[in-house]
Amino acid sequence: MAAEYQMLIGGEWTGGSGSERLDSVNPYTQEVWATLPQAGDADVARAIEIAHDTYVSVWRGVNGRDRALMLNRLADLVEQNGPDLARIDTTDNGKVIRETGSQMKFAARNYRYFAGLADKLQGNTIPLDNGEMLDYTIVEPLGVAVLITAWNSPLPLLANKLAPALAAGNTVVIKPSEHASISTLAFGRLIAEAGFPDGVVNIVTGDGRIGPALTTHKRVKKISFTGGLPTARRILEAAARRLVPVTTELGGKSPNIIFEDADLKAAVNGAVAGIFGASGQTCIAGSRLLVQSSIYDEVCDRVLEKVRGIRLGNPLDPATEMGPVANRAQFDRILSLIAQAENEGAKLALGGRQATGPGLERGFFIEPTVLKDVEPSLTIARDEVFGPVLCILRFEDEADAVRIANDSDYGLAAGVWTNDVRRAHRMAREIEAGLVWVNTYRASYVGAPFGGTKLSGHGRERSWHTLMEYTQVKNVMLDLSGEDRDPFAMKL
Ligand code: TXE
Repeated sequence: MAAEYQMLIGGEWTGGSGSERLDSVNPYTQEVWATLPQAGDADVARAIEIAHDTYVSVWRGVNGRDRALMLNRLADLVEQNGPDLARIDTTDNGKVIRETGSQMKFAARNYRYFAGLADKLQGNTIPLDNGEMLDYTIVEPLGVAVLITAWNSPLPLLANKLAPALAAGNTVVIKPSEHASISTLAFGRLIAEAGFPDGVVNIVTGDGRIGPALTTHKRVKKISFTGGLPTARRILEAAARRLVPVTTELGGKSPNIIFEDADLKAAVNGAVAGIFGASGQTCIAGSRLLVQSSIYDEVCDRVLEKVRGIRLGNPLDPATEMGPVANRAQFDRILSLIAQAENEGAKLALGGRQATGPGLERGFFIEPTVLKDVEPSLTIARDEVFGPVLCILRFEDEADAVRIANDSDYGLAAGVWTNDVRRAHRMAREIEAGLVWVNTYRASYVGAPFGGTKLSGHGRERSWHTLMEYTQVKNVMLDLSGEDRDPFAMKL
């Protein structure tokens, strides 16, 4: 029997004004394990109005110290409930429990990090040329922020947005992906327990049909979105009507670059972590492995040996290394992109089909796939696959590596493997990406800014920089002189 979940609007759990419900499918069993409401436009409008009223009448008056206390309590609760929340995400999107378990620790750390900043949003005084004038700034919240997240990492993605939004004093309406909403709804139960007043955090559920209601409402002052490029374009178009600022955290086609002087054992491990961790369903996936010609064959052999050993299975089993992909649409899309790559001339070195075997009968399993001798012009080397598919490309020298790495519409992440410290810094400088890892990959810290350039999106998450995305600066200028001024000249 599928569990029935409700939305959180104004502190109340509700099924919304309509009767339509959506199924949440476990990608390991293909069974409907939970259902959620499809909100109507009226539900969305109500959630936004409540968030606005709460902002004006309650939340704006809560000081930074109290917001910090609540965020710290929320961090405690996410830590305490981490194992349960991890199991929910693993059941909902198929990510292995090893990954979702660590993701909950990351989410908790995010709330704690921003708790530390909530009471430090300070302006400054500005020394003017005119000593008879006083000038200072106030850092203010924006009001209602709409936070839209994707299915691949629901709670860490939410923490990237919610922690700074609340620390800065905004109220929010959250919309998780219809493919994996349940952990966000379970998390919603912790909001009241942490002490947040009703209406500060609201959660509406449903698919893209409610997008326009969420993104065009006049009370919305900020939108933060993680997801795919076509949806980002729709949101930006909608937000343009009211000039609402939008943070976009989108996909990538990140290069992971191995130079001949690298520690090859670590580099091969990093290559596998980059693309087969989380079944490749991460925006930072190192989906293009660039290997220097002189070590190309050796690295390919080592990667293939490691990938052959990846353990597929029940994502709830801590021994499993790769689970199913998250849903049928993902499954079909990944297989069709692999077929297209072969048609375009990529050499399939491993995998490429639905994975079969004991324990894999019912899930959306795809074999870990490696394509060799991939030309940078092929679709598979240009489009995001968002699955366990590694392309291995060849480069000659540093300039060639930079050229191939930057020959992409995306610019989210990159990895560089080298023992030459000067080369490491040169590469970090030359690569067009929001983050560059040297001799590591897929390592995270909430205090390090995260986000992309080019079609990977704009704006930053995590780190104190993110507070700027949820605040505005007000300038206040006072004339202390009491003197008569010339009304027809600018006062300096
Ligand atoms: O994302 P969507 P999908 C990429 C990845 C994947 C592709 C599609 O390549 O294959 O995107 O995934 C909501 N107004 N990434 O279809 O549709 C939607 O309900 C407002 C990269 O799941 O972009 C969900 O909550 N919102 C990414 C959210 O947008 C709308 C992670 C994302 O859904 C809307 C996931 C509308 N008009 C996928 N239409 C990453 N950066 O990591 C839909 N939504």
